Formats: sequence, C-alpha cells, structure tokens
Amino acid sequence: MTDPGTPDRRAAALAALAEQTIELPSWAFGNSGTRFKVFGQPGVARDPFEKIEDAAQVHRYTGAAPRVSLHVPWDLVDDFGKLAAHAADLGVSIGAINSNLFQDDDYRLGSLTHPEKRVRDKAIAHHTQCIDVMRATGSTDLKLWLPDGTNYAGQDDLRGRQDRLADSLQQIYAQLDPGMRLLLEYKFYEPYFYAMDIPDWGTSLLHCLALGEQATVVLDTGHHAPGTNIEFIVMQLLRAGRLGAFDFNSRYYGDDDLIVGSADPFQLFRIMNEIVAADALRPDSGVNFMLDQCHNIEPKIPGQIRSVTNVQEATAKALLVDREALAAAQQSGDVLGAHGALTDAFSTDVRPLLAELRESKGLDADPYAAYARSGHAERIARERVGGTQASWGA
Ligand code: RM4
Ligand code: MN
Repeated sequence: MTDPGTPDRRAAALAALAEQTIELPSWAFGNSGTRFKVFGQPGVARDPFEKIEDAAQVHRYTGAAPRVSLHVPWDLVDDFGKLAAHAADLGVSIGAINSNLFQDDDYRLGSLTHPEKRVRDKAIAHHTQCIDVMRATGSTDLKLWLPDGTNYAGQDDLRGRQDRLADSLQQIYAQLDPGMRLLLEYKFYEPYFYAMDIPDWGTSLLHCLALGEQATVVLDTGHHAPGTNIEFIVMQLLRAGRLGAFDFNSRYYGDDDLIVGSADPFQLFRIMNEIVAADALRPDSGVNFMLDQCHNIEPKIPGQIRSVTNVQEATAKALLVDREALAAAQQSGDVLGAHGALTDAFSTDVRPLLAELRESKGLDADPYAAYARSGHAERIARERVGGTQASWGA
C-alpha cells in the first residue's frame, strides 16, 4: 500500500487547495424542476441581486466560491455595473456569461446553424449583447452551449449546418476583446435527438481550433453517454491546451444536473487526478471549475455548499496520490500497484485535511453545518415575501 498521507504531500495538498476556486451558477439559486413540475421553495431569490447574495453565502462558508456565472436573459438587469458592484460588496465577482439560444420561437430549426440568415444574425447579435454584459461586469468568459440539432435524418444538411455554425462562431469570436475567451460547450443529445450540431468534444475542439487561441472547450460532466471515459477527454483537451472550463454536475440517466460527486465520486476523483497530473489546478492554468447544477428538491444554498465541498474532497484525494510510486509501478508494468496508488488516495478520508484548510482561513471546519446554524435560511424565508421567485428558464 502506498501512503498518500506523508507530511510533505499533505502540505503541498493544503497549499494547492488554498488556491482552488469553484464558480457557482446563478440559476442554481432559482427554482427549477423537470418538465413535470417546478417546486417552489421558501426564501428563493427573486432577482439577480438576491441570487448573488445567495452565492456569496456559499463563498462565505466555503471560502472557495468567489465567482458567479450569469445567464442572459435570465439575469438581465438595467444596470450591470450596479450588479457587479453589488457582487464586489459581498466579496464575489461575476464569472462566465452564458448565452441562451434555446428559448426563442425563431430557433425551432436552429440558431447559429439555422438555414435562414435572419435567424443566424439574431443569434449572433444576442452574443454581442452578452459581450456588452461582459464589459460591464468585468467577466472574461463567454459561454456558449449550442442547443441546435435535428430530429430526423435528412431534415437538414449535416455538413451545411457545420459550415453555417463555423461562420456564425467566427462572427462572434471576432467581437471578443483581448483577454476574453469563448467557452464552447457540447452535448450528445437533447433538445434534439437525431443529430446535435455540437455533440462531442471533438466537434467543439475542431471549431475552437479554427477560431483561434481565445476559444476553448467546456466539458459538462452530464453531457456524455453512459460509460464514456470522461477523464480521457479531460487529458486530451489538456494536452491540446484547450480545456477552458468544466460544468460540474452528476448524471444517472441524462442531463440530470444533480450535485457533483453524488452519483460517482470515483469518476470525479479520476477527473481531478488528470487535472492534478497535468498541473492544471493552478489558478493560472486557464481551467475554470464551474458548477452547472439545479437543486429541484433539495435546498439550494446547502446544495451548492455540498457541491463545493465534494469538488474539494475529490481534489484533495487527487493531490494525495503518491505520484512517484504511481510512475514507478507504471514503468515496471505493475498493473495492480499502479491502480492501487490511485485507489489508496481515493480511499483516504480527506475531511480532516479540509477541516485544517478551512480553519487556517478562519472558516468553520464544516461549512454545511455552519450555514445550517447561521439562521440565514430561516431569515430569507421570512424576508423574501412578495415578488416572483427566480426560476430556471425565466
Ligand atoms: C444547458 C447547458 C448550459 C447551461 C444551460 C442552463 O444544458 O448545460 O451549460 O447554461 O443548460
Ligand atoms: Mn452546462
């Protein structure tokens, strides 16, 4: 058995964990559900300002979630400068700006790939609006998930759609300021079922390579077929220097958007192991570790706290891998020894290490319990009366 807990390795892990940050999605703080039912919850945010207040609570107790992704138009406000200032007052900042190409009647047959130029131009102009929001908020990441696709073979020309997509993306990319990035997401099915126009990392990467260095791939862990080896994709995108961000969540059947690490903690560990092995945990590595989740039945702020701590636990375990023993076992063909170097680290209880990390930052060792004790959930349930609760999709 390798010993993942040597003092040197623990110290190095603590230093790396102290710098790790995880970005929260604004939509996690609104009500959400399935197409069957959206359950409202007491105290849910009613506007983008309140969503940011909730995100700031997650940061307050974890010390590791200092940015919030926004979604346009769900988070449209009159004055984005004011929203960014509100975030800064609460100790957080605005992260990626997500565009929306899936909620307009014009987009029935596609947006950036649509056969009609008028519709493509409208979808491109929406990104101009998003880039303006980035300028007003100091955001550097424009995140684009393309919901386009077709339902029936022959419905449209597959290659023609790729050509139109390449042209539309180029027009968006050309508007980026230096220092801004385009994060291009992929998803293998849904909302269309025959062919999605960006179904996989290869298609996303090809478009990014054609666009230029400011374009990188977003890997949403929920957007793969069952059994896909996601850590292989992580490794390959890191090799190509094009892993721009994660959308972390868990899936069982589809795009389930459950709490990251809840369905398969070993998979999350394997993903973080590739990140650590490639030294991509560093804050300047260019990988933005974001959550893309919804909390349909569980409370939202505690759900986000649990998500952050799950990512931290997987990261801590990856940092404890005995890399010398691993390399030696790999080199000598010791199959079980090499595998054991990973499983030993995975089996380590890292909660004491994370408690030490939090205490060193002046935080409570258990963010989940500390939030529960704080009375915040009861306070917002009392105070946030009237108005309309924010909801996924609105
Ligand atoms: C999509 C995709 C995007 C997210 C939206 C809300 O399925 O995962 O990342 O912005 O949902
Ligand atoms: Mn996503």
